[in-house]
Amino acid sequence: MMFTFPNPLYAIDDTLGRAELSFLDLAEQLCAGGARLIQLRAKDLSSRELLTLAQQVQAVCRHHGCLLIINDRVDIALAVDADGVHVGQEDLPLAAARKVLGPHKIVGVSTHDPAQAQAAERDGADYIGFGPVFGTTTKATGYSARGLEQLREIRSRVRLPIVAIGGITTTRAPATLGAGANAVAMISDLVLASDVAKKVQETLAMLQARET
Ligand code: 3NM
Repeated sequence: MMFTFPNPLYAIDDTLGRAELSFLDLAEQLCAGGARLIQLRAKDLSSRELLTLAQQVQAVCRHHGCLLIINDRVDIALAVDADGVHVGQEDLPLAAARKVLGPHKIVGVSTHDPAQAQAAERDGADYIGFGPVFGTTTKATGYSARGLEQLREIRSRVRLPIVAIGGITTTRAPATLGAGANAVAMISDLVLASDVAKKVQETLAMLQARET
């Protein structure tokens, strides 16, 4: 059965080095605001630290009925029985991630052009990320801003659910769904908000207003 995003916000748990905010608190606030899918993206931790954190975030997610996807680390996803993993073009290939996690877990892949998107679909991804849709300073992706036109192009070529990423803000989110994304992934616009839970709520409200 095809995977579907629980709601149109794909919330990423990455504190961007905000010293006063822990990954665990951030996960709690994302869930409290209504996020029902969280990707844990903690790039600078040791394996052991990441495992402990992932277990704690998993407990928060289960409490809120929220899916947990682990960025990049298939081993950690397996160890904490997360709902899935998200891999980039340089991470473990899709087939290997699938082999480790099995057919029932969610495997998502970052894509940046139509060829990568179609390859991900052919190779059995559950969803694709597509970006950077807008300019972003959060990650040096090596790709220029793709724009909403290219997002539409990807939409016309793949049937898989698409999560758009890169420079997406609450304000830009509705138009991004309008261009064919099923969900929007956001880091900085959520994480840098003074009240993260409220920001999540506002974003979901904007997106739901668009849907009706
Ligand atoms: N991946 P922000 S863009 C993690 O294009 C990531 O694949 C991207 O952060 C891609 O919402 C990106 O702060 C950063 O722009 C997204």
